[in-house]
Amino acid sequence: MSFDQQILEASKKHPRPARIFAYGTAGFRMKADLLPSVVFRVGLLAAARSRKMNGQSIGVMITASHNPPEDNGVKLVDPYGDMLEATWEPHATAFANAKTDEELVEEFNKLHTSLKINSSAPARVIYARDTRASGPTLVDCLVDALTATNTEYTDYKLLTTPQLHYLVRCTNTKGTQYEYGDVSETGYYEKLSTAFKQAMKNAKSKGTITVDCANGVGGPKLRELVKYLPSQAEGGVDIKVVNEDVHKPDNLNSQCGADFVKTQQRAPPSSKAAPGDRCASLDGDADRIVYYFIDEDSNFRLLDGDRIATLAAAFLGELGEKSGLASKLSIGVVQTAYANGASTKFITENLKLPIQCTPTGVKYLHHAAQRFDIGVYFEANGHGTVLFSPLALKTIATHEPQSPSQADALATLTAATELINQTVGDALSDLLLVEVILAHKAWDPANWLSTYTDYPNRLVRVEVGNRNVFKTEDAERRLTEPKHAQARIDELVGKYTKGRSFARASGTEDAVRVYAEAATRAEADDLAQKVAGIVKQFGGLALSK
Ligand code: G16
Repeated sequence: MSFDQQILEASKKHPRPARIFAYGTAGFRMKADLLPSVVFRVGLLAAARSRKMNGQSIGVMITASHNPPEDNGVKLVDPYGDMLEATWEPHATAFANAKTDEELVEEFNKLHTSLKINSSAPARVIYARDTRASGPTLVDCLVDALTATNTEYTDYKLLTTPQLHYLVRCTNTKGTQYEYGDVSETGYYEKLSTAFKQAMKNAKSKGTITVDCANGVGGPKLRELVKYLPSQAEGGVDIKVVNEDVHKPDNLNSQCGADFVKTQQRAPPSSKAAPGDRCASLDGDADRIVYYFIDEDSNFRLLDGDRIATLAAAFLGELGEKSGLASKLSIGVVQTAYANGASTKFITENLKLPIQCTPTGVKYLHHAAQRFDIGVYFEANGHGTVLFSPLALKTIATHEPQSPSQADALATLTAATELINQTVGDALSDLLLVEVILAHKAWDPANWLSTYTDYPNRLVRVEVGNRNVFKTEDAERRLTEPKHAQARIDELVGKYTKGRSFARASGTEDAVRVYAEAATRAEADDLAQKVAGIVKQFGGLALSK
């Protein structure tokens, strides 16, 4: 079957702006008004991908997550709920950049020929969007592509990104031995709440957790989830939802949310938290979470993705020991260059666990984590999860506990495998996991913070003439281009006690990110500013933010 004419006609409605597009860290992401042709073309690719995967459903999520309200983005979810297979990213880029409608049809047909995709096979897509004002228009562009390619589709409307990942996996595993959950948003809440209740059986939560939802889709979804959860008095947790205004689109991620808190290293100005209060912030599509609190001396204290990784790895290790499974399950941690050096040291020296460092982007961390029985992966910015291998799940499911205490630990470990989203980092699932762990340990955030001391650090966003001139190696820890830039950074870093710094082009924003660590806060700030200066010099005309 040929879709040439249908695609040509539909594509005319979505002219491509004069611009080069690239499928980046999290799909395509930019100012929303540049996206209609991109989303249309991603729809074509989703149809092809589904046909290639024997009609399994492919997910399309329309979101720009932590970016400002005027941005939007689109990313694809593969049949098992993980990110689009990396070898398909260049196809997405090629579709997006096809200069004319005819060229687009050519690319579409070329892909079908080279990958032997049967155009008559069924194609299925499920999609959702976050709360951005541009979402509905972009959905229309997507639907045009799905219609032009005779693709069956389901519109899940507003969802968090991880909810869509969950639904993709549920849809494709339904009726198989790998069934993941009921194919509905309700099924998601039920799965999480059932696991949460089980995991909280031998634990008691203290205080209230206040969750800043970045005025994004996480707000209404967390409110919904709370309806399924027991309160603290009922053996659960008290959750207070704040920054949940999705009706004023401009408020999204503005002065709140996980990215604000992590990069500014301060609480949202609207926060009314008292010293010691446990707080958390989600990002715009609820796939990231960071914790924080104000200490007795009124200092802001951040508990970011590194902290969640160490907390989860330690807890799962303890459960493995207590249930008699320690020798059968290997645990490993995956981080990126942004991980605070103190967390890396703590994981290696105290937890004695292996670590792997990957480039930024969940797709890299996720794959690396799959190599362990239990793979804990978190980016410092709060994006992450824990993966249990099929063998680990089988080992846990078939283990015979030798004592009541082994049975308790095994029950909690089993609940954790259900509570933790296996498809992608999920702020709501991670929130419940952290709450379970803190309750089991009877810890407040200060206890959690005291496990190790972060090295002072600073993250700077640098706007340059052309961020694409910055190329990296060694999991983004070193620049290979522009020539001589890395030598300048090395020279500078050598002057600081415990100095470490790197620069890399963002894959989601038009900027270069610079990270620096040093022995003191002042030195970390200074090093970051100086490396930012080098980046500006090598990156063309610049404005820094
Ligand atoms: C996305 C990716 C993350 C990445 C973040 C920032 O997060 O999913 O893996 O850490 O962008 O990436 P970059 O530094 O390349 O801009 P989100 O939450 O915005 O989807």
